[in-house]
Parts: sequence; structure tokens; C-alpha cells
Amino acid sequence: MCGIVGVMGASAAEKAFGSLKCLEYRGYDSWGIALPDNGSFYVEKHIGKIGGAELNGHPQGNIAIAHTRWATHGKVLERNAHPHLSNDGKIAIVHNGIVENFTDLKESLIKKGFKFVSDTDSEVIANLIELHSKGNSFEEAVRLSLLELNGSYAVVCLKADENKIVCARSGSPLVLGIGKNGEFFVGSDATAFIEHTNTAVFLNDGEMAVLSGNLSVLDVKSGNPAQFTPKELKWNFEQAKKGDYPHFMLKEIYEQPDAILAASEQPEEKITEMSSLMRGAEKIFLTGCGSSYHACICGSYFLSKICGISVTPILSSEFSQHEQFFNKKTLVIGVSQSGETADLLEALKAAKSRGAKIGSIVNVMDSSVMRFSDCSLLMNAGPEICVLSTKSFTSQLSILLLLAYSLAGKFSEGKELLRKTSALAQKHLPLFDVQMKSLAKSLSRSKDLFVIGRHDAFAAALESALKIKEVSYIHAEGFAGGELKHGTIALVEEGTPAIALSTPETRPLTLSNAIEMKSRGAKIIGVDSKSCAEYDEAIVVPDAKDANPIMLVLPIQLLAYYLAVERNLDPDKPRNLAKSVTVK
Ligand code: F1P
Repeated sequence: MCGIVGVMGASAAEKAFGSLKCLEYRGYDSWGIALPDNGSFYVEKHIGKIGGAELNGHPQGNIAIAHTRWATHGKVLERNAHPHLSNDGKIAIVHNGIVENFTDLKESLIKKGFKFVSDTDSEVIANLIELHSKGNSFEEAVRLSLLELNGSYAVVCLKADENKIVCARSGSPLVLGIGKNGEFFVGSDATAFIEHTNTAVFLNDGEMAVLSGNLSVLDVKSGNPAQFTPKELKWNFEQAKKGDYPHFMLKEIYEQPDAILAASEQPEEKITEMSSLMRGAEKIFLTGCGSSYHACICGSYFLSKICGISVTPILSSEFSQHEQFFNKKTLVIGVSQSGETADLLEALKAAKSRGAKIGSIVNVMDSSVMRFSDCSLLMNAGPEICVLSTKSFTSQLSILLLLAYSLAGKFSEGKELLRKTSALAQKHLPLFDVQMKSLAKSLSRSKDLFVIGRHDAFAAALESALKIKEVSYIHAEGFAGGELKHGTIALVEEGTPAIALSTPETRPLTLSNAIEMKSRGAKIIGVDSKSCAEYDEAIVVPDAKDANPIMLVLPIQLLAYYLAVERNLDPDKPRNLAKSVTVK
């Protein structure tokens, strides 16, 4: 959830600060930076977002670590912000993850005379390293400390009088960047250093790295050297910058035509590999969280409608209900933008331990989910910085659609459909933009908002409501049109806005549900390829055939964006949320 960075090279503090800004989407309630300064550390910590902040009079140096926080243990206070120092002030660390046994460790350190200044679980790491430093090298002291930790960590550590960065990961992401002239970077993900280098080394869980003019990787348990292979990243720095857009959310909405196209350009052999795993399975589950779970629901409709394959979508956090059905004949496909979501990883681990095959659809290369999978399809949507999923959601739908077409023996038709959908999206996004900007003005004071849809448009309705509520804080509920009369209709009052997402197949029944609401005073906003008389306002979208759920969600993403802007909220960083949810 938090973002961590480390930099070794000229102007390290400035670079670490810049990197931290790129990782702010991972957490933004406080931030901090530390760099060695004459045998101790210069530390700055601040509450709030790093966005427009500047560094204040830091010393020059060639090593720095920094952290942007999403609080788990301890309130949002300056003393709980990272980096944390050891008692003797010689060790500085930044940590992402949760030290589950921190209470025991803290108690035993207190008995040894250590004092604690924060309420975090992370501070124990700095003091453990100090404890183990007696008689050991810095890297060995870090290694011995890591062996005492239960839970998850990505950690970057400095010692005040050593020109070295020691970092490690277990259950939380950490990537190394190799720059020019002995420059090194460490980040929670590669966006932290993509401005400086495209050469990355992905650490495995249970590995640590020592950066000091050169790079060595060790196995934490044994202390033995481990193999590593630098990889060239395809993402570029421009993709991780806002450019002329006021917010990443708007930029990423507009990147969807490209993302759909990139998804359609999946290597055919990869799609064939996943298709044959699916054909060979007796039972298939699609699993994810948040928007990715909505993609799973939509995928289950695609697969049943287009190729007659039954797939069960499950919330990763609820996998235990289905665990008894995971076995050697089962395929569990994880869907995730980050590939680091803890609930999803937990579900996939449970499935693998029972012999199930693991598939995945992810955006972040070499992410934990991708590494864990027997077969993985990469979304290639480029970095998604806004906390809300937009292009990653439509990219996931595109890949699931392509899979369904491939399983129906129509791979080329699937590709062609996505190519057309991309072109339609390109043409219509600016038109939706104008209409949604003005609709947002009239809806910005709404208390509740409902979104209905049927079949695959039901999945689009769930996603639409999530977009609206998470960014505008207006209560929004998405549900299947048929469910209205089973409860929610009680909430409809004079003027309640209700969005009906309709496709040509679902139109008759969706319309009758919309009329049920209209008769009780609702204002109906129809998103449809046809403007029907029942709609108080029609958002006319092109008919993208089987890709309609993609098309239906585009104007609502824009509506959500403009609702946030109207309400003076930051669309890129909604309150209480983080992009990569690495805690259960
Ligand atoms: C899942 C997810 C996102 C959501 C938010 C929190 O992430 O629920 O859908 O937008 O960022 O996490 P992922 O597994 O798709 O990375």
C-alpha cells in the first residue's frame, strides 16, 4: 500500500523525491525522506500529500531513501511517517507491508533497553538491525533481522556510515533499476525510476539485494548468492506523466482506445495456451478484487455467451467458500492490474496448494501474481497512476473477450471486434466528454445514484457505480435490473438519478426496469445505442456488439471524473483508498 524508494547516485535526494511523487498513488497520507549526513541521518517527514511539496534544505549526498504512507499501524502523525531510525540513529529504513509479530519483537527489544517513538510495526526493523549490527556486517545484520520477521515486507535500509543500500522483499513488491555510471534505484514498482532507466531486476520473495557500486542478490534464508536477470521494460516515462491533462484519471480514460488495441495484440500463442488450459479444466474460476472482480463477472458472461463455457466469478477475499472445489482439475484465473493484491494472492496460493492450475491477466510485468501463474496474459496498458481503475478495467474486458472468441474458434474476429471498438472509443470519447461535463453539473449535489444493467451490462453497472462512489463520494449502487423490485426500489424518490445501461439484447427488460423507477419519480439517464422516449437524458453510445460493456462504461467513467471535479475533489487520490492493496 505504501510506496518506497531508494536511490544511489548523484543528486540522490532530488531523484528519490521525484520517484516518490511517481509512487504517491500507493499511499498519500504522509511522506518522508532520509539521507546520510556526517555519520547520522538528515530526515524530513510531513503529513499530507507529496504532490506540490518541496524539500527543505537537505544536505547533498549520493544515497537517499523515501516513503509515501498509507497508514495501517498508527495514526497519520509525523512520528509514524517513515523513514524510521534505530535508537542509535545509525540505521534508517522504509517499509511496505505488515510485520505481524511486531508486538513480540517490540517487547523483547524494549526489554533490551530499546525505546520506540512511533506506533508503527516498521520501527522494530530499524532497531533489530541495530541489535544485530554488533559483530556483523550491515547486510548480515539486515539479513538476521529479516529472519525474525513474520508477515510481509519490502524494505530498504541504510547505515549512516556505509555507502550502501540493502533492500529485500517478502510478500510486498520491490523492483531494482540499474542506471548508468553505477546509479541504482529501488522502488515499489518501476514507475519510481522509469524516468532514469528501463533496465530492471525483479527480486523474488525471500531475496535481498546489496547495492554498492555493483549489485548482488542473496537468498535471505541461507545468505547464499542468488541468480538474477536484468530485464528491459516496455513502459516509458511519458506514460507515467500527466502531460497536458489536469489529472491522471482523465489521461487514462483517454488512453483506453490504445489500451484496447494493445490488449487485442496479445500474442496468439499466449491466448492459445490459456485457451487450452481452460479447455482442459473441469471447473474454472475467475477471481479478483474491486474493478478487477467486476471484470471477472463480465468475463463470465462473455465466456458463457460467446463460447458456451461456464466460469464462476469469485471475490478473492471470499475464496474460502470455494476452496473445497480447488483441485487438480480446476483452473483459477486471477485478474489484477497491479498483480500484487494480497487477497488475490492468498486465493491463488490456496488454489495452487490444492493442485489447481493458475492463470492470470495482469498489467504489471513480473508482478507476484504473474510469477505465481502457470500462464499469464499481460495487459500492456502502460502504467495506471490514478488510484481508480479505468483503462485497466476495459483492458481486462478486452482480453477476456478475446479469450472467449478464441475458445469459440474465432480469434481473428475477436481481434477485429476489439480494433473496431478501439476506433469507436477514440471517436466518441470527446463527445461523451462534453455531455458528461454538463451532466455532472446537474448531478453533483445528488445524495444517491443508482445504476442498473442486465447480463454483461450488469457487470458494467457494478463498475460504473464503483467509479462514481469512490471518486465523488456520492452514494452509488449498481445492480441487476431484475433485482430492483426486490428491495432497492424503496430508495427511489422524486428526482433520484438512475442510470440504465442497456444493450440491444437487454433493452426491453432494462427499459421496463427503468420505467418502474421513473413511475416512482426517478430521473432516468439511459446509456444505450438508441435514444428511447423513456429516458430523461440519453447518452447515445455506438453499438459495439459483444464489446458493449466496454462502450457503456466509458461515459460513466467521465461522469465520475467530472462529478469529482465539480465537488472539488482530487480524482487521482480519493480519500482512504490506495491503488495496490497489499494487506488482507
Ligand atoms: C484491485 C483494486 C482496484 C481498485 C483500487 C484497489 O486492484 O480493487 O480495482 O481500483 O485501486 O484495488 P488490482 O488487483 O486490479 O491491482
